[in-house]
Amino acid sequence: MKRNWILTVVLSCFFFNGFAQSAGRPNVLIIYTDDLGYGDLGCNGATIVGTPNIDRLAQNGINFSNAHATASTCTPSRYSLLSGRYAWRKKGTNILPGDANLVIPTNGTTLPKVFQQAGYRTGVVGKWHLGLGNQSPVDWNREVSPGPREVGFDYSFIFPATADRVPTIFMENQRALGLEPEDPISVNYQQAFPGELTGKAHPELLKQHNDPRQGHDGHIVNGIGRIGFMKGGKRSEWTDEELGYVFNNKVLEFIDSSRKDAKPFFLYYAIHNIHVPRMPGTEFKGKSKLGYRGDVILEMDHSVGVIMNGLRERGLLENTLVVFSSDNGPVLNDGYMDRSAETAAALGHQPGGIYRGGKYSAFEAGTRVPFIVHWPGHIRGGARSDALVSQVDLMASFASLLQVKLPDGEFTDSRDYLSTFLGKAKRDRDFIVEQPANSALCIVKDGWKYMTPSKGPALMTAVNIETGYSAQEQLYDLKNDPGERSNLAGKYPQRVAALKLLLKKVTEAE
Ligand code: NG6
Ligand code: CA
Repeated sequence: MKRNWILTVVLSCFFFNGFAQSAGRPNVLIIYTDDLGYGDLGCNGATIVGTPNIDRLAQNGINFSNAHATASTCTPSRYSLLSGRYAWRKKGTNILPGDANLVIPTNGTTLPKVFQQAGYRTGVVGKWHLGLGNQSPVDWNREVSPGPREVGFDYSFIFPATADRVPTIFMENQRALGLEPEDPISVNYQQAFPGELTGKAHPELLKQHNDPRQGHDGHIVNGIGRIGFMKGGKRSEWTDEELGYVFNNKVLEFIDSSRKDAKPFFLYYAIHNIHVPRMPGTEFKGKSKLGYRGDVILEMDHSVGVIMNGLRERGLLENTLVVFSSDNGPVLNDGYMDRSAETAAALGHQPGGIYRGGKYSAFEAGTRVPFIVHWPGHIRGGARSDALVSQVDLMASFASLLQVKLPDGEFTDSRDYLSTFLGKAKRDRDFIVEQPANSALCIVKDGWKYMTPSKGPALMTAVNIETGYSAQEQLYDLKNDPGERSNLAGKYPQRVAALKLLLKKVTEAE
């Protein structure tokens, strides 16, 4: 009897693994960093800070030079990655406050739901920033839903928004971690709670000072002022230096529990680095030459190493497809005096590489982000691809890999570019739309980029980023002028007209 039982287990493990592999069902891990620029990685030309673990992914995988987030800020890019839809189609999907409600519709297909349909266990660890709940104000003292679960994640360990805004808490499966009922959480984005010490009133309590031009002078946690105000939940609040460590461990725990379930996993690891406030783990403080921004790049690269080693030790490296990317382009001073801008200028570090602009902007550095795909045995190592690809297509492309059929009649922007993502083809996406912070859309097709005229400053002075905003129409020849220096709109009115028409069609589609 016992022998029969053992035989059944052995056989079913064999069939399960065999099935998983033969049907093309690898584990899938998306490592999604925050505000990392194209030029911040060694494999993309950076020399001042080393990123050996990410460079190794590129050496053994395929490194894309023309891959795009859909937007140059966080919330809309994440919205697109997870829902397969452009965020500008839906109101209220720009950078969200920490007390916003969930913006991803729960009744449509999402990237994690594609995996659930294929029998995967799904999880999200890290930064969320897509809103939670459907009631305002959010009650942080009970389970908050809808949230990651309703979007398609079986497991979640997140912080709600960004590291620089309240509530500064971890949430596991949509509940504040370690919350004591006697110390309930309240959050307010308008005014401080009586008795709460704020960065504005008490700069002497801060260990990292905010840039007074950019706020971040509300609630203080761990010696750092944040956007917004908060009361209570002391035990649930994080220590910034531990974020990387905690998230890495939660990732490994998730992988282990999925193996216990004998299911392949899909994990979206939304690393909080290298967003502000940059407060690296102790081991990384002062380790780079680029101030705290360089230190958190080292820490982020270390996290990638921890996870890849974790996969290797568990014998999962071969059967795990890893995608590494970022939600938007780089920024140096994004609200705190952490010497990022000064050190980068002194040493000539170009976080956006050869591309103009950065986070928030319509210029290329806003959305052209690092993008590496790693799948040993399936992708030729050290390959590069200049194909135009977009994160919005991961949903349809993974659906294609898993042979999951997206529902007929459901509108999405996601298309199947699996063969391009796996380096089997270099087929460009037909076109991409780029969304800067002011949502004056740009469209790129066949190497030509059209930028819609818009109001707004050409330079965001506080963050020192060129926006690309202009009252004039702009047209750039990205193949010959990747730095977007000469506006050719006057010279090629027909190209302008054609791209405008295409943009109109895309925005009107539903
Ligand atoms: C901006 C914040 C910035 C950062 C960003 C969100 C100010 C002045 N600046 O509004 O510090 O938090 O929002 O970054 O408040 S993102 O990567 O999540 O989009
Ligand atoms: Ca971001």
